[in-house]
Amino acid sequence: MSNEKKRSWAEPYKIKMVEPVKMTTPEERQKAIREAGYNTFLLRSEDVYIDLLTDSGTSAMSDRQWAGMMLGDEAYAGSRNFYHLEDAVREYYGYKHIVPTHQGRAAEHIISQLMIEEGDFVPGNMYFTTTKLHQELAGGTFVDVIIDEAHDPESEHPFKADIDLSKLENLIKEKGADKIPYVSIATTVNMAGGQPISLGNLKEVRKLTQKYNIPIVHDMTRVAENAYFIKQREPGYENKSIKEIVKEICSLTDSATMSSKKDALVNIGGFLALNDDELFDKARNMVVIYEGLHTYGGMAGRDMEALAIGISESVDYDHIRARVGQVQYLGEKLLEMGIPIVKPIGSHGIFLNAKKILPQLSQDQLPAQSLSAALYLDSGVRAMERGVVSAGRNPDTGEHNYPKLELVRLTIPRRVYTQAHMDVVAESVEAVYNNAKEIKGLKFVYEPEYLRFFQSRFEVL
Ligand code: P71
Repeated sequence: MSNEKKRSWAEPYKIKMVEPVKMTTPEERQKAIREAGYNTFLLRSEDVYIDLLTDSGTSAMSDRQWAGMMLGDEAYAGSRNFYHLEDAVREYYGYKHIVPTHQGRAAEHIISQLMIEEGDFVPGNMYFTTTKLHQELAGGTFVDVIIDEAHDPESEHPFKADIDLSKLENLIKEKGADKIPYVSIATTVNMAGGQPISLGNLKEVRKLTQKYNIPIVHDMTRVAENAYFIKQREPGYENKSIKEIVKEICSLTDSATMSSKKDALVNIGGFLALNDDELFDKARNMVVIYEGLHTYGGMAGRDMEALAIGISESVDYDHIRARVGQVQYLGEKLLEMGIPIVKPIGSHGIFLNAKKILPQLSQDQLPAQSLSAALYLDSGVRAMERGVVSAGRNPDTGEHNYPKLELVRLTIPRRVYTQAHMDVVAESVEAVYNNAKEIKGLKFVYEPEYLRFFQSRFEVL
């Protein structure tokens, strides 16, 4: 055992195809970020050296998945790939029915429209941007019932995505169970820093919601990563497989929305999974309006095949250990350098604490947006703002929402970058950190109505 610790260890794959990336000069980067209105979403990807904007749709597919792409059955109705996908969802996740969608937010749209009524409240373990917006568009109000530790970047709580049961029960008592169409549970919680929920907590939530007859809708976008943390940290699960843990999580929920672009290792796709026959019928009816027939829902047959294979690969222990391990490697390196990041290190990325790195900027001066622009300028590394810009405005008052967390996310695509890339990223973050006093704030010069972080433009203050 002690010998095993000292031995080096590498990714459980080798590289068969490469995609060159462009190195840019500081002058080129200055021009590119200015033209992008200091918004990393508006950069052209060819001007990016290491792209850590997101882990969404950016995975490298395996040779098995590429082989599956050649087996696409592009029939309009009843494609065999749909049935493979349905089998995979039943086998690995245990849900009874599946409605394919083009990506996660489309599944959120359908379930929100079907279950939420004007004036409803939807409690959840922290918000996600698209999830919350669809709840609001359906007439609901999102209520955060995550434990307080989740909002504290210094807290080392091992399960920061846990629900605060008294917050949840108080809400049910205050509003009435009939005003709560479902509880929204994400595995893992993206905006908290890729933090997991424990099975112990989920079981308690299940008990409480059953008492009031409230269903649970599971955002299972990164469920395998959550399962890996449960195996690592939760007593009683150390000898269970990732597949078993994933299935147990799903068994405690009623429906699920999935963005397959993350855990499930494909570049596009998603689905809604349901156990309730009546709800499935309604969802199947609605998908034909917005996405496509219920046996493709906006996905090509080949993409459904790649997804069915990706689901099986996502629960492989060696895969998930390497994936989360690479994120931990970068995080530990940054911690050694003294950089303030969200702790514990999450599963899909490192979240830099922009409030701490740029104490000279107020939240109105958009510290996380400024920091992500500065990082791109230093090295061509692209990160994503996850602070006041992402939090948007309060629909009633029109004021900015001011989240406690003002973060820059360095998100690691799956099976794409090497350890050397991680070293380059860490050195760039260190250089920016050492020069942080010089970084100026930003102000909005253009702000769209919905999901403003995608398309807003800024100027240096
Ligand atoms: C991520 C994304 C993609 C994204 C979406 C919105 C703003 C910025 C980036 C997407 C998620 C997600 C969770 C937990 C639902 C979706 C939507 N994440 N739930 O992290 O993380 O899925 O993108 O397939 O529509 O970069 P979709």
